[in-house]
Amino acid sequence: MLSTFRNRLGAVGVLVVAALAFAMLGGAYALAGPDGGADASKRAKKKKGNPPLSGKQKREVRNIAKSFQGRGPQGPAGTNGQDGAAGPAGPVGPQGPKGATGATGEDGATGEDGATGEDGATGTTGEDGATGFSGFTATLPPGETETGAWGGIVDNELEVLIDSVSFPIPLASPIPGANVKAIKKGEAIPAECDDGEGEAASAGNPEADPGWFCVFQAPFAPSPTPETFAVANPAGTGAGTGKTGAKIVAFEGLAVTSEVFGTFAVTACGNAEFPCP
Ligand SMILES: [Ca+2]
Ligand SMILES: [Ca+2]
Repeated sequence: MLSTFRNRLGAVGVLVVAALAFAMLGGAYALAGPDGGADASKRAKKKKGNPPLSGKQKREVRNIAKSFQGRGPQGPAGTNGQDGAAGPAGPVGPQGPKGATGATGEDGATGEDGATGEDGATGTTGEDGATGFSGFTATLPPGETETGAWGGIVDNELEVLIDSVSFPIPLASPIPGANVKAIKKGEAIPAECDDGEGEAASAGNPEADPGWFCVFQAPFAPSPTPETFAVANPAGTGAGTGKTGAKIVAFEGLAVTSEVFGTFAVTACGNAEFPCP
């Protein structure tokens, strides 16, 4: 029976119970003496039985009991508790070191053209340009040609036609008789009266080389062909032209009254590019 009691209380329990019993018995004896409580101290002096526990003894008993606390067999491991609440976020860590430079990427595709921008502000006025050539020219420039017409009625008694032409632009100097060509109708055009390019020279397209005056009789069928066809200076100084025009003379052989007419061309000369003949 004692073993059963020990198993239930354990070794500590037994010691505690023993200590308590010891204390109670001593105390009871002191209280239940034959002469009452008043004589307890006297009897205690006479008897040498178990005295009551002093305060010190009581504390020792308690200490003994405490010293055996927690020394029972280890109990089974408890179940894991629930996870605690997440703690507050920690502070931001320091910036890491700069990484190595990466390889250069491929060129991207060409973008679309952007919209046309607004017109810019008006620029400042530029400087005046050099003075240009005047539209007016005092004399016909070398290499330039001017043309005109002549004509009239011949009388069969006088048998002569005298007409004159004016040059719209005067020549720098008269053209001598040696550089005049008077071309009767039907005659071949001399080289001096054909520029050699484009439309062929004729009464309808009079031409002249630089320094030459060429007069063409129109190929009009009723017109007589003069025996003499010449050009004179209207200033009265002989064959050739003047600076401002020429006199056309056709005579002899003009036995009928008829009209005689044609065209002329004159080209100026006098520089390195168009030297005079
Ligand atoms: Ca020619
Ligand atoms: Ca021509």
